[in-house]
Amino acid sequence: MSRLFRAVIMGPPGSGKGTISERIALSFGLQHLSSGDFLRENISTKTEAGILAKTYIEKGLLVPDHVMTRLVLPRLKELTRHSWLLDGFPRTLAQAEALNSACELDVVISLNIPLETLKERLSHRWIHPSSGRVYNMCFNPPRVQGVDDVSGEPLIQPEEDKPEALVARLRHYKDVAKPVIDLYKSKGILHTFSDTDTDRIWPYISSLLSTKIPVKQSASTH
Ligand code: G5P
Ligand code: MG
Repeated sequence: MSRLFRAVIMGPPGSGKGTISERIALSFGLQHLSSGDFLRENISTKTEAGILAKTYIEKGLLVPDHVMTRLVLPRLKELTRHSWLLDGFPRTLAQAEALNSACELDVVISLNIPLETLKERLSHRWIHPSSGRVYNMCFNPPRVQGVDDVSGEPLIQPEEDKPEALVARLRHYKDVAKPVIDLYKSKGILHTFSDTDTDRIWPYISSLLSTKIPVKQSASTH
């Protein structure tokens, strides 16, 4: 039996983790697990963790480590027979250490996108608050400007995406991520990709993974 493959993708808000994860899942058959999606599921079903997490996310803050590890690690343990790609976790050294004691990673992909590019992307993000539907005024705008396609209700710009909060959030990401990046660098599994454009980064990530993931496995499940 071929060995399971386990990867992490990290990067600041808006760096393209979700977009690239979908491409990896499609091309290499890895299961895409997103910490942001786990949180949104818990928020919409109003679990205890979800109710607590919402108060942090609304302020643009990181959810506490103990909440995140309790949410994410059990999901990984369930996946005993799948190769996976973890998107958005770990974000702090404490989370990286918790993950370290649960499993061994093969590859860590780090997206290094210029601050100006991130500001530009996120400042165009608008959401429909009650459903969580996300629009981007340049890439996937609503059919009618400022209005949710499904409900017809007004869209808002998240407080944490407004210019001042955004810059603070991106700086904070960098500070918190540094020891995590250093840890993976010291283990020799860190691969950093820098560009302003996801389409230019993707071929490099794809060719890296082609050398790491056995052909049989990448051609099999999704
Ligand atoms: P999330 O859900 O992990 P973020 O804020 O880290 O959220 P987000 O918004 O999901 O990150 P992303 O996945 O890195 O961004 O990027 P994406 O969605 O693929 O792309 C962003 C936008 O840019 C999209 O509109 C996309 O179409 C566009 N785009 C992509 N590529 C390009 C390109 O090449 N050019 C252009 N022009 N556009 C492009 O976490 C949400 C919150 O949950 C909490 C935190 O509070 C977090 O803020 N949280 C945690 N807290 C603590 N610990 C953890 N581990 C946590 N995980 C989540
Ligand atoms: Mg995402």
